Order: sequence, then C-alpha cells, then structure tokens
Amino acid sequence: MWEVLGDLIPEQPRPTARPALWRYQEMRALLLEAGKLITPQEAERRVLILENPSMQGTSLITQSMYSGLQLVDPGETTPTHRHATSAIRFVIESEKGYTAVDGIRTTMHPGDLVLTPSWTYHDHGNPGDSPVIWLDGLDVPIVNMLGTSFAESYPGEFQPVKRPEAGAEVLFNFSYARSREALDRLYRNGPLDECHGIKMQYANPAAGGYPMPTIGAFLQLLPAGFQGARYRSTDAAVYCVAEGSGASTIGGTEFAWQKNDVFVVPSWCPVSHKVNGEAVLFSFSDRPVQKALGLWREEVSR
Ligand code: 1HN
Repeated sequence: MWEVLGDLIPEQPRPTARPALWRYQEMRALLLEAGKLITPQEAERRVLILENPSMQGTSLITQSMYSGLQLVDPGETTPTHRHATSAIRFVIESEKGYTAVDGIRTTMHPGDLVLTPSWTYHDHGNPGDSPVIWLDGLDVPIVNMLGTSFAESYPGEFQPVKRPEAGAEVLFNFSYARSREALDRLYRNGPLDECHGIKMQYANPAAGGYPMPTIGAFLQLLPAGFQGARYRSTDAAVYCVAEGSGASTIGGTEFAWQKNDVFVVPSWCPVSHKVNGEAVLFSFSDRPVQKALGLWREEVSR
C-alpha cells in the first residue's frame, strides 16, 4: 500500500477532465452536416458528443457526466427507448420540437429544461420546419461505474401518445419563461451572491429536492457589469450559455463565451465569471450524488 497510497487517496481531487469550451456556431455547422449523413433511425440518436479533450476515447465530458448536442431535423422522429441512465435536455433551438416521456408529449422551447427520468420510455420529434437542437446531459458514467446499466427499445414502432400536448402542469418540462421570470424576481428582491450572481437550483416539483437523483441543474443571472469572485466545488459542472456573452476564468485560463456555447469546469477547479451586459448561464452536475454521499465541498477562493 505504501507504494500507491498517494494515488489511491489524493489529498485533493485530481480530475481527469480539463477546462474546455465548445463554440456553438462551430458545433451547429457540424451537427447540420451530420443531419445530411445519417438519420435518427440509423443512428438511434443523432448526437455530436462533447468529449473532454483530456479524456479521449471515453465519450465523457467529466468523470461523472456525458454530454452532447442532438439534432432532430424537420419531419423527423427518433425511435422510442428507455434506459437506466437519466437524461436532461437543455433546449437551444426549437419551434415545434417535442419530447415524449411515457406517452406524454411536451413541446420544447429554447431555454426549457426537459427531464427523462431513469427507465422511462422516450422519443423526440420535429413537426416544424426548422432544425431542433438541444444539449443532452446524462449520468452514463455513474450508472456504468455502479454496474447498473439496462436499456431496451420500445416493443413496437411508436409508444402510444396518451396526451398529444402536456399542459403547463407537466412535471418534466421546466419552461424557460417561468425560470427567467423567477430569476428577475430574485434579482429585484434579493442580494447578489459574490460568486454566482443570482443562482437558482431546479427542484423536483413533486418531491422537492433535486429534479433527478443523479443530476442537479441550475440557472444563474449575471447582471450587467458583474465580476464574480473565484469559487470552486467538488462537483464538476457543464455550462450552457442561455443568454448574453461574457468570460469565465477556469483554472487560470480565460474562456470567452457567447450564446449557446458549452463549457466545462472540472471538479475543485476555481472558476469566476464576468460580463459586460446581462447574461444567463444554465449548468448541470452530479451534485445530488455527492450530497447524498456526504462528499460535496465548496469554497470561495480569495
Ligand atoms: C439517449 O438515449 C439520448 O434519448 C441522447 O435522446 C443521448 C447518449 C448516451 C446514451 C443514451 C436520447 C444519449 C442517449
């Protein structure tokens, strides 16, 4: 043991992920090109994986999360399937795109957060005439680390549509309009956090707590002129820019971002955000897992 102890039990996190940013305009062009090369029926899902550049061959964005950008072209539907892995979708472009979860459809609008809980049958479709694109986040490495992966196709071509359009009460779509309003209200009434600006955590509307057992999600408002303090936490986070532009210094490197860009902050890596105009950031992480296990830590690093 004495030969390996330092590597078995590091004194602080040694993430294999490194800070990285994907520009939406580059990714979008590649995704539309993929749209000409393969159908969702051939691919099951037409996704460009956002693989962490220091984790090549793993398909992962961090040690605990998978992420990718998915395209559903006009007129397309995807096969119906289910898996033990849980998924979140943060919608980037969509006029009429939908996700159906266990037979209930919800229309996806830009900025919406749509949940696909573990082992629910789900499929997507685009009855509109412009491309539908969203960011997928899945707990794939957690499920695989635990040896608990199951997956199957829906027996039959389509799952029956129980409700063609879920109402506003649908429990698996957090609409951007409502979240954005809440951010504004908090900004008017509340104090500004020195690191996060105004940061909200999405909650499970039925049970309280996190939206799903393995994935936590957040939406934060950075008011015009905001220059955040340095912060780090043990949960590596994947960010997607919902509105505006700005820059984040991640582990000492500055990453300038624009609307819809995706960037990753590894575990225990200091991050600070700054903006000129107002901006809104979406993010997700494995925080519920870390909290449940009593492992989560954070600090403001001055
Ligand atoms: C999946 O089922 C979807 O249902 C997207 O849209 C991405 C990545 C890995 C494994 C399953 C989807 C996925 C995925």
